[in-house]
Amino acid sequence: MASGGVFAYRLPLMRPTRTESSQAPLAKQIEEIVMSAPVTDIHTHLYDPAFKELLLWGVDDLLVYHYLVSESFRYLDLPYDRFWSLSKTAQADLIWDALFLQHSPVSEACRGVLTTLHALGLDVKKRDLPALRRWFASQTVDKHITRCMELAGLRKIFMTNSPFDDLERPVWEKGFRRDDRFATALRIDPLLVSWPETAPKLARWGYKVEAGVPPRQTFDEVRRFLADWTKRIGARYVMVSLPAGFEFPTRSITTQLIEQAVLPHCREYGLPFALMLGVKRATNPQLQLAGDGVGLSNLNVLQNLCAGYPDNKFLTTVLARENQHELCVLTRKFRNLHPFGCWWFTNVPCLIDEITRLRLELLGLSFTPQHSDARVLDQIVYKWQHSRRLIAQALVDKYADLAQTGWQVSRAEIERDVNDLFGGAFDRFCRS
Ligand code: FIX
Ligand code: ZN
Repeated sequence: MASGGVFAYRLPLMRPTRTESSQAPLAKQIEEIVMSAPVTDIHTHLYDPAFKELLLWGVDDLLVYHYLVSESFRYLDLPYDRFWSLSKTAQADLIWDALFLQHSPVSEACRGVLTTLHALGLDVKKRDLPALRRWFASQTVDKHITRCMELAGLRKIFMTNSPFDDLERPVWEKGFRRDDRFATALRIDPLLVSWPETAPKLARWGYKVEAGVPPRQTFDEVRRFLADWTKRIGARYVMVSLPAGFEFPTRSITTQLIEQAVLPHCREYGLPFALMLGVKRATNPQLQLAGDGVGLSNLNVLQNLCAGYPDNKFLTTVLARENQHELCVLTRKFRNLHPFGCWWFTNVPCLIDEITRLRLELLGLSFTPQHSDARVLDQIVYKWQHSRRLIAQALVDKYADLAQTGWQVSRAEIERDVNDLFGGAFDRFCRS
């Protein structure tokens, strides 16, 4: 991908021996490496093209992204119901008008649409939505996947694969030829957060589970369910998003399911259990998918899991800014914990910058700084372009600090380090 041109790097406050010009080549080299290194995007909501319309792409899907829906309601005054009754095109028209024409699109999610369109070679300053639609209508999905992955510099995209999704499940059951650019992660939220509704589904699918006070057999059957789906989709990790306020261990069914089914399953198959902590689902239900919020998590949960289950591996991202420091400190204590990504409301430049520097300073290179969480294919372009710049900037400063001690890094060492951040450390953690 393109190197992104010159970008300013910060000089260290103290520079007794080096001058700006003597550091510039190192900064440029780091920038080049970070901007072009291939990345594994370890969490997205994108799909293998075999899932057809489940893979979202194009300008209308970019505009109706739930991040933009919630921002547009800062300005729109029509009733929520009326908005949801409109077609996707009509919703996109409203959002375009409110967020791009009536106000300047300075938010990160708005800027992202423009970064993406610009990178695709489209002229954003014309503000011509019908012309943008015509351009997308002339693209084919396969070529578009290749183009977006090239522009984002991705080598692999992890999907979020839920057997509980009524649109997704039949595609797996029928079978299809896999596109090897897409890897799988088994998503199990309903199993852990709404067992009373989920148990009857498992029973309908042939697993002998009981919803009430479950006997031993129920947990064995949940393990059989997890094993069937892990094998069917070739899952590389098991994943759940848990609400702010989640506690572990308790006497709840969720604790029992984690202890007696999920963790033994992950150990048996050597899979990490990925925890996304801190969402407040349906803070404003009228906003639908755009209505979720953030809350503080009790990270004793993570300590209890990591300490109590040393043979399990935990990938973790936390949604609250206030939880980021504690997550780093916990990671220093537990080798079976691997932090990843700047998730959702933390995926804004000022927080990516802060969180990435915090992690580098406390953890070195043993974490995965970013995932895209893209829901629309084209979003990988901006999410990675924006994050790469911030990661490059942080690394420039870190290597410059080292240079002040007389420590010099070779190009090969920088490439090794960046490769770790962009998927190498994740792969090692998954294999360990
Ligand atoms: O739970 C998740 O995986 C979240 O990332 C999503 O549900 C959320 O809606 C999102 O798109 C955040 O970026
Ligand atoms: Zn997600």
